[in-house]
Amino acid sequence: NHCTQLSILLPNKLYQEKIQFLVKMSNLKSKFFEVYDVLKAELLNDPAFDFTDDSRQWVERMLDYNVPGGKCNRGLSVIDSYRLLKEEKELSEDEIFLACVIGWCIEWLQAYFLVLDDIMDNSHTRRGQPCWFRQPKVGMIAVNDGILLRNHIGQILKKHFRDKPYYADLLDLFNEVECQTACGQMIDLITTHLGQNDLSKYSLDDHRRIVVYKTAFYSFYLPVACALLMAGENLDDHSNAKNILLEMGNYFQVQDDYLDCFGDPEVIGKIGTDIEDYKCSWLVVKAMELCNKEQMKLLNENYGKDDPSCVAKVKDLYNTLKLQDVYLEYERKSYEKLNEEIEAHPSRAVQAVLKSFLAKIYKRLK
Ligand code: GPP
Ligand code: MG
Ligand code: MG
Ligand code: MG
Repeated sequence: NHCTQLSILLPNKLYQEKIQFLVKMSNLKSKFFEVYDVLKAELLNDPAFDFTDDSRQWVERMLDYNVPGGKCNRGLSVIDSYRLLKEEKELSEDEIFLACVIGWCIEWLQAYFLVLDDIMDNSHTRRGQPCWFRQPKVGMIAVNDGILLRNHIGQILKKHFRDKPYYADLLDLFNEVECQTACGQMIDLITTHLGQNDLSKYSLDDHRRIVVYKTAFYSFYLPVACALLMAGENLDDHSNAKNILLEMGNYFQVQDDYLDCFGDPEVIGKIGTDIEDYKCSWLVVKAMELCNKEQMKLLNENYGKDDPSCVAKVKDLYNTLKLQDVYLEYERKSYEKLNEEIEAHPSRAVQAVLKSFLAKIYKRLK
């Protein structure tokens, strides 16, 4: 269906190229998923742990439930970025495998964060299914599962990268990024106390600090930084690319905040909780910039309440303030600015990496 649509839209040569690209991507994706099975089997047969049948089954079910079900953008970006950094030189099977392994480590990190984030945010669904801690017989065992997921990363990296010259840098990078994300999560959570006291204390600066730490480092900087390490680069030489990636991450989390309220739960796979949770969301900050005294009163009375009628009133106000249009304008401007910054970057290869990343998220609906 996708192909017939394309053949109507594109001239023959472009159509051929697009098809070749799609085939390449889907090969890459199936390759990527083969590597998941390898990594899972290695973990489940780890001789350092005396698995019983029950414990092996638990871990397998926990992994299958939490690791592979997302868009895998972060994981796939490692391979994509590495290929672009190598300037289209054909990659060896071994290089592709290793890039996939690192990609999965980022997906494992993401699974660990999401399992715990859903508990903290009191969420209901994720990736189109109940959050892991909501499964019967799971509950707070999910906290320990999160710790297991995190520790699998160390096991995977040790097995496949111990002999690489960049092994220490890779471990440092994962540790540093985890710490940044946990700090971001902390300010995401404690800022709600500030808001409960006085909603008008939320500012765009607060929002930016939260989202750069809780999302941008692990979702944007980490995949590219991993690819740079694999390509033998020194991360200290890439602060320019890092800043652009953090900016992209900020834009991505604004999209996440927007979709939390205006996205289709069927498409995004999760039901928003930001209004109920008193979150310092981009939407509430923008709403306060635009609303009059009376609307501010309504916001104060209804924001942060776990009551569907209060949530509906907040959403009505967002509509009255035309926040959807404000968002579209923000999206357009961010895209333009990011493109300018990317084009000013001195390296063609790095430009290609950044552009490919931006193309994946521009105007996303999920
Ligand atoms: C996303 O925020 C942030 C994370 C997933 C980081 C969690 C970090 C930990 C250390 C647990 P979000 O709550 O807006 O994401 P979502 O909308 O997907 O729930
Ligand atoms: Mg959260
Ligand atoms: Mg959440
Ligand atoms: Mg969110």
